[in-house]
Amino acid sequence: MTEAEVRARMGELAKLLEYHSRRYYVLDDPEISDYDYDMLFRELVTLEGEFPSLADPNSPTRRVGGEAVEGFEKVTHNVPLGSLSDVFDFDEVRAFVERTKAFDADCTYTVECKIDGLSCSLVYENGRLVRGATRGDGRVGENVTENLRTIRSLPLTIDTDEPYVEVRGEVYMSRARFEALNARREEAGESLFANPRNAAAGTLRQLDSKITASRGLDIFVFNYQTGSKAFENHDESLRWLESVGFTILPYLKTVSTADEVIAQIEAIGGMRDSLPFGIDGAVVKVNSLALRRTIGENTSTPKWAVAYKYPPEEKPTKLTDIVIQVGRTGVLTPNAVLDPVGLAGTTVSRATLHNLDFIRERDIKIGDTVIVRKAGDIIPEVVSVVKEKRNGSERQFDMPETCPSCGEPVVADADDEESSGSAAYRCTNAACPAQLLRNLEHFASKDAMNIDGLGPSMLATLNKEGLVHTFADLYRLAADQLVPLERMGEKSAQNLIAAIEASKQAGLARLIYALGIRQVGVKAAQVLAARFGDIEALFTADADTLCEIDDVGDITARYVVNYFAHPQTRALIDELKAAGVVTTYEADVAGDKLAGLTFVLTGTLPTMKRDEAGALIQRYGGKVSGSVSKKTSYVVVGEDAGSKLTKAQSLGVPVIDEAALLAMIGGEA
Ligand code: 0OX
Repeated sequence: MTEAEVRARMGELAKLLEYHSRRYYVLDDPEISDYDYDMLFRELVTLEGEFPSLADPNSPTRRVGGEAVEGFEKVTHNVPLGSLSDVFDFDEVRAFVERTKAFDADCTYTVECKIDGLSCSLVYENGRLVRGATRGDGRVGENVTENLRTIRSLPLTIDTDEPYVEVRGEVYMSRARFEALNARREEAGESLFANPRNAAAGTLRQLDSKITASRGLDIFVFNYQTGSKAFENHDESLRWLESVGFTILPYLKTVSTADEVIAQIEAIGGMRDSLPFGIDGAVVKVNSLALRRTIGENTSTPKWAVAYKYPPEEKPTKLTDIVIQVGRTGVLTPNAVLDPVGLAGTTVSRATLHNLDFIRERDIKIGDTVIVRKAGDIIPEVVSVVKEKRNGSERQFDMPETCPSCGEPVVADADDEESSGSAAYRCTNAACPAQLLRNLEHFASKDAMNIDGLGPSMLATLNKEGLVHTFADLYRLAADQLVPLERMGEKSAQNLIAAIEASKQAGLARLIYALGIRQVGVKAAQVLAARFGDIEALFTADADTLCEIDDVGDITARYVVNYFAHPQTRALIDELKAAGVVTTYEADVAGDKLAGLTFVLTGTLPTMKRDEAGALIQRYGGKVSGSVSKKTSYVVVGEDAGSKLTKAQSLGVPVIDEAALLAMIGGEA
């Protein structure tokens, strides 16, 4: 074949593969067999291998992901990505309609689903996808083109004569993909994603696009942002986007009156549970693009659109049992076992009942039909009992007198600080197997020694097999002991050993937190590490010295003294030291540019996780607080900032974005 012939065949194969991929993934109506598709795919892969210089970055072969990258390059959006102002009841929807009708009484509206995902911008030059970026803070996002290319329903080329088109859409993960992903993660002992949105966010920002490809993201486009076509209306522009191969928002309807707007919001709301993807509202937009320009924008939200937020989903289900979970410190927590019910994107079959007072106050009995919802759309909780459904077979629940894990007697602590002031039931057996496991889980967790791959199920296996009883046992594990275990191969065994080895360098602050001393959280551990510098100094610290430290109160001081007075602690620390675990503090101070300033972080920041931003602030001498007060110097806001932003505005506390924070430390980070 001549080069021209190769080029032509590659183009033909790309077209064919894209066509059949769309029939399969988008239209669910394949025309050729998987085998025939694979043959075409393989032919293209072979040609690209033989003629790498002719390989197209938009080739369908890129849909399976490519080389991993070290990080994402920043992209400044040509037009910032705004967000939507929220409304929570139909009166506010009517007010919006009235406000906009005042500009033009004939105004029409589109009502769309508000997909619970992440907004993205997609740039096509001469019909070819050249750049896809996350929203970030609206102004600057990240270049995630390689990851977006893996989305089967996103066309890599579009049929248009426009030199430049920017389209916006919402990347999401379907409920089915989300459930499957979490099931795989659970199997592998990895931490679970709390909801499909978090899973989509984590997947879109994956440095290895092969992982992104394997998880199956999806996209609905919602805006023709820039281009040379002069559409009159939003719905018309969406239809055009659909005609060139995009998947547009489903259940889009164009209506004229407030009543019709509300009816469509209700119709979408009624379908909410049965949709294959999560929605967190409905969006009402002025349809006429000319009228939108007249109506205008606020700083970051258009005045021509609002998002109606549905109230948290609540559903009835049967509470079939109440089981006890023994926590790290021996506290017994009752958990409701529920008939599985779909709620806000996940299947819920457990909910915490907190303590006995919670159960008694709500008069919850085993066998009751209860109403459940997700607090903050994440943690399942029992709201109330449907008493009318009782038939007399319901049973009262009582706390057990002995620990379900070790059989030792349970003691009731009045006004326990770990049980929100109500009575806690506690197993005081220091050797209780359940407590031991919870302690191991805590030791390995992300904020503690951060040992990847050592989740609850892996630890349970290691413990059951008699390999791990204490923290120090972890550092004695060898790969050949792991290989024979269930769901372990050579490679995963080696990875786990490497992760355990790496955790030796976690540093004193993480180690103190990992030990699981009562009342010592991440922050107190950090302060103790910085103040004492070496774990040995904690063995001799007295309560008075500890109390002098900010963030350490009497009770915490007492727990710390007791912990280090215990002979078992001495033995444990000696073993950890012998294994090579770092027990000294290396000050992680980069400067004092933020000294004397207190920051509050809220919302999703464009490039850093909140805890990373917090650590950065501390490295530059600043303080981080969880709540906004007059003493707050700055509130750093990201996407979807909530009440903290409102509070900052009402108190007149300066509000900055991540870029401004980075500028304050002079771009040294
Ligand atoms: C969604 C969605 C997001 C255009 C003006 C500001 C927001 N999550 O489904 N954004 C928008 O609109 C942009 N529409 C949507 N449907």
